Amino acid sequence: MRLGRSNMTNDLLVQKVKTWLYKTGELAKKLEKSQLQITTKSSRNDVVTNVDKEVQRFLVAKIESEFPEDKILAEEDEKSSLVDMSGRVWLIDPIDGTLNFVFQRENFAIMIGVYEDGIGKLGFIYDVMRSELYWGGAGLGVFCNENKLESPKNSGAKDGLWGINVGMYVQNVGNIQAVGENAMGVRMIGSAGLEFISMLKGNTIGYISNLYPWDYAPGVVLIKEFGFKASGLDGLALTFNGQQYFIAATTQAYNEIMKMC
Ligand code: 2AM
Ligand code: CA
Repeated sequence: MRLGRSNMTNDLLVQKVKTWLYKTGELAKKLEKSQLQITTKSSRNDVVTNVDKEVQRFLVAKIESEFPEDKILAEEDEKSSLVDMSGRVWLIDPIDGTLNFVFQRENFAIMIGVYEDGIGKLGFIYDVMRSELYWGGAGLGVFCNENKLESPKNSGAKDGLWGINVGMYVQNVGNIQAVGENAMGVRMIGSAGLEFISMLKGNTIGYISNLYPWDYAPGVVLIKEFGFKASGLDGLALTFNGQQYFIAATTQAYNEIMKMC
């Protein structure tokens, strides 16, 4: 891991990011108590709130002041496109599962991924309302708060539950209804971050959706640490550029599905 201006160790960097995330969690909980300001983006169910924007502003300010040479790719405002993944890049989803945040006031996450020259180094998924911060990285293992997690079983595609995006399932993109029919069942949470947590816990064996880099970057670091595979639904590498049909699964399930779809 490249060191920051202050010659920071990996441990210190992790501690710093965790502190930022706990603060953004408090910020989200405080702002959520007053009237949310909600605006639509590409469609009536693609929304952003003042909380998404405030959380992003907080995290971007921290990164820019501590690591001014680093790049940032974040969902809101002018930070949502990036020319390339060279150097150290921070990928931020300030509120993942914004519709859950608005309508359920839970089942959302604040997420950060740290990549170097396109390679995932650290991932953080903070399930704010459950006070669970999932974090870890290449060679570090995966933790929930301070507890190290055990790697889930390498289950086959039919031997468990899949998380699948509602719209894609209804439209049968890439014949994914066959994945659901072959499996024990399908679940739909509405937050990519929580879908990754579900895989880390062994509750689901795979996830298929239509995601942006900030939706998948942190989770991919964590599940790869447990031997899961992740790629475009076409089997090609993730692009970290724009929205992409996405699949992640245990190695065995991934290999089986790639033959099926
Ligand atoms: P978001 O809430 O950060 O936008 C919902 O199925 C999951 O897909 C969420 O993690 C959501 O992230 C993500 N997603 C990506 N693009 C989306 C879109 N255009 N509309 C709704 N959810 C989207
Ligand atoms: Ca978001």
